Amino acid sequence: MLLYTQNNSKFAYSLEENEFKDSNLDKDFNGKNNYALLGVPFDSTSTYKVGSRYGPLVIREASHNFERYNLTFDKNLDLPFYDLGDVEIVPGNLIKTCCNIESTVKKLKDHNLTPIFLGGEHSITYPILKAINAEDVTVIHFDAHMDMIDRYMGEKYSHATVMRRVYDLNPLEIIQIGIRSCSREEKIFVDKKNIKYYSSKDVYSDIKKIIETIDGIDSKIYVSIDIDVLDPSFAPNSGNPMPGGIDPFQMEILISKIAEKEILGLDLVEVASNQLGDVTAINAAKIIYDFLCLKS
Ligand SMILES: [Mn+2]
Repeated sequence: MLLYTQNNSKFAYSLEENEFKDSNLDKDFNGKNNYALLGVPFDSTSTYKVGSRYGPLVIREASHNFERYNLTFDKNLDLPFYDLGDVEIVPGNLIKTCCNIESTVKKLKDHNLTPIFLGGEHSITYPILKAINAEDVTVIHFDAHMDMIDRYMGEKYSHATVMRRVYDLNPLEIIQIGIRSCSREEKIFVDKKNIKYYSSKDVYSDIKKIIETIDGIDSKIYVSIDIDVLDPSFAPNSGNPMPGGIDPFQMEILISKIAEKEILGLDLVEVASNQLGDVTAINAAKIIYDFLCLKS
């Protein structure tokens, strides 16, 4: 922080530019990967509520609501990370936007920086994982929806088909958590392909079983969080709100287990609000804030 100022257009506790330049963050820092945060203000394939283009803005604004000290985990947010701003998107053109995201992630990889992305709609997960090279990665996917349909109204690339495109990248495993909506074809597909999914009811009735599954992962992990995994009472302004979701305490428990593992990247998508102090954005910012504290 420079001269006791803060920059609300960046995520809270991000290094300032001068600190970033002095920190060797673009080198392998203490032999560990460091984190870079980026926004993707893109929502052109949204099927219901638009507005996730404002997600990065409202999540960053909401992040300034939290103390550096995280009482829940008894940790300070001391992790050196830098909010690089937003990826240049091409409104209405998912393919060009995906190319920009893919090139950005490849550059971050060259600098040993682990990406944390703020969506934007869910389709942005595909180019991130394409750039990371998903083949030896377990993908943990929090969502109300499976997003496993092959085509949405004939479209191969859409926020509604994103996990099917991720499946095409041949990751080690996909584990879905919080699911409570899909088509019959998607259900048949995940059963046939042995894709593990836990419904939001499973989270309420047997969270221990899910924790055991996370504990048992011995590969690197990529985490994709659609904010609609939370119940609409906690996240009303998501792209496709679906009743019967998990609550922020359950999310805290699950994210704390996941943060014990080696994380190759994380995205949090589908926050569709254009209001300051929005509860969906606050809950989204809290998940990112918890993760950064846990990794501190
Ligand atoms: Mn969803």
